[in-house]
Amino acid sequence: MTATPRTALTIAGSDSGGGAGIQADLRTFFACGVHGLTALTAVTVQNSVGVSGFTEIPPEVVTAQIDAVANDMGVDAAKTGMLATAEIISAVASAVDAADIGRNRRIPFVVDPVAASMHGDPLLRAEALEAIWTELLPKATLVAPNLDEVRLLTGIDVRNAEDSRKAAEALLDFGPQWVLVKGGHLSGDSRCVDLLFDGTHIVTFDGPRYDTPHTHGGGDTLASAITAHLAKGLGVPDAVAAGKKFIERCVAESYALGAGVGPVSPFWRLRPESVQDRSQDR
Ligand code: PXL
Repeated sequence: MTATPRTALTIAGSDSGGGAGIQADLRTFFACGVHGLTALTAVTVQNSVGVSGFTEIPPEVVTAQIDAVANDMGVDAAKTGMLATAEIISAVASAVDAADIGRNRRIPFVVDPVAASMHGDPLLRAEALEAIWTELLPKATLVAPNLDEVRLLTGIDVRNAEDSRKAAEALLDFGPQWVLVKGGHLSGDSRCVDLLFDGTHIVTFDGPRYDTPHTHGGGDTLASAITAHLAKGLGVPDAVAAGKKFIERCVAESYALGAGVGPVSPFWRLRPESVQDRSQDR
């Protein structure tokens, strides 16, 4: 027997291509040294060129997964990804309350407000936006939208640092404790600048922008790396700094897979000789 690691719970959808969703979350948790727990919300059918459809898990089964792991194993931090429907969002909101997860609760809660894949395929039913605003954001320790999600949630089209600050303020009005406005989707910027704000403290995270098309699962990987570091006891600014460092390396070492967009990768955490180069196969 060995020491029991901290645990992190992801409440998210499955990506059959293994690059985003619950698969990205689990491999990130592993790479960051925490035991991953899962509550599956939906099964997507997708590959590197897009999402062709999804099926939701019944809301009561989502609730039961959260209750089962929280009551027995204990959760040190939790995150959400794809939630698909208003009914699942309501179920998650009640289940996290019951498990003492959320802002002003014992267990930190990261909300990644996933609305669409990077190909623009919807992962959230349009009528579910209201539930994100009213039921989920007020419970978040941290909400971490990309710029497309910022536009959807606030109507603000972020083009510069001033817009990011305004968007962060607009998002705080929905009730989360912290907001991380991620600058990764700001095309034309040679840096990747994220803004963290809680209404009082502003922290900017300025990192390199890597020239790669293979960024599938980037948002999920950042949110789960932050969640893993919260599980290990870091405060929000330190957990975001650690998550940003982690995702930068995962983007720098992303790879091609399939005909479309390949995944960001945490394989750099393994010994180089344990990962074989598939291009040598044929
Ligand atoms: O990256 C957002 C995301 C989250 N969850 C699932 C996804 C995607 C993007 O494709 O498929 C299941």
